[in-house]
Amino acid sequence: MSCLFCKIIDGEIPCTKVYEDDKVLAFNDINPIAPYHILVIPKKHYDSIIDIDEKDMGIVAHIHTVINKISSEKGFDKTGFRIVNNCGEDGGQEVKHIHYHVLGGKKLPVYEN
Ligand code: DGP
Repeated sequence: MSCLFCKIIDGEIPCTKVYEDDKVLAFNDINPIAPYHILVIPKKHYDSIIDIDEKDMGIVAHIHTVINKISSEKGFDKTGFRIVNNCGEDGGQEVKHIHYHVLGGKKLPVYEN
């Protein structure tokens, strides 16, 4: 198994866990770009959102429920936050295991074209 995030799920590579249940793991990003920079991933491997069938899309709802939970535990539900899912090469996805970046704790720059 060569997937980096599958190795983190299996405990082969350490991480700082923020949340875990039977379907999802959340942990601190190794290169944070905000005071809170948390990655939320499904334990089942999918390369990206493109690989999730409609019948399996419930995992995405679950991930968003977990993000809500984390945001209120950390307190940035009040100030706001950003969820980013990079998909594929043009989207800037480096790790090919779907993940949601959760960025909070500061006012984030607005995207420019
Ligand atoms: P992306 O560009 O969307 O594929 O983002 C991948 C993110 O994964 C990037 O922000 C850095 C993070 N990352 C890469 N390797 C590791 C690691 O070994 N541990 C942790 N905690 N994060 C990692």
